[in-house]
Formats: sequence, C-alpha cells, structure tokens
Amino acid sequence: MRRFANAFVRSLVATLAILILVSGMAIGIASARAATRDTTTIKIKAFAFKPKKINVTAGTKVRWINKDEIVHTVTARDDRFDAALDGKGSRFDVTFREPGRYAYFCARHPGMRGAIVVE
Ligand SMILES: [Cu+2]
Repeated sequence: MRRFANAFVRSLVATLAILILVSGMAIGIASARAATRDTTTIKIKAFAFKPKKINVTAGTKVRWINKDEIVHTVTARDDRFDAALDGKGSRFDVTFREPGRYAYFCARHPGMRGAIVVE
C-alpha cells in the first residue's frame, strides 16, 4: 500500500511539474509576442529620424536608437520628454498611453524632426 502511495505521489509531482513548466512556457511566449507587437523602433541615422512619422496604437512603446556616432536628442515640442542619445547604440524609450500627435526634434540639429501619432 505504501509503495503504491509513493508511486502515486511521485506521478502526481511529475504531472504538476510538467503542468507548471508548460504553463510557464506559454506565459513566456505570450509576453514575448506582446513585447514584439507593442514596441516600435525609430532609427536615428544620417541626421534623420527613420521613419520620420509613425502611427501607433495607445500603449505602444517607441524606442529610438542612435545609429550615428554623434550625440542627438529626442526632444518633445511640448516638453513631455527630452533625452540625449550619446553616440552609436544609445537608446531611449517612451510609452505613449494617450492618443494625440507628439512632435519632436533634435535640440542639437533642429532640422531633424519627427512625429508620433497615437491612435
Ligand atoms: Cu541631432
């Protein structure tokens, strides 16, 4: 009887372990998908924001990545955000939760302009 009980407990533990592992993997896959869907990247290259204008849904994280060797800034016209991206590989993230049009520029090179339209 005891042997049977032990075998039963062992199989129960194994089943639970598998369930936890599988559900953990499912959660990991779901969050990876959400991250991919909700992040948009803007490159800063050759003194320009690329793409210059983007449309995103509310809640999207926008990531600027500097591909130039020099400092550029991502400066909002309305002062909501302002960051200096200090050379190649520097990044800056903003999550846009409210619909609207967010114009920005580079404070070092005011001819560099961009806009995020949040729907
Ligand atoms: Cu610049």
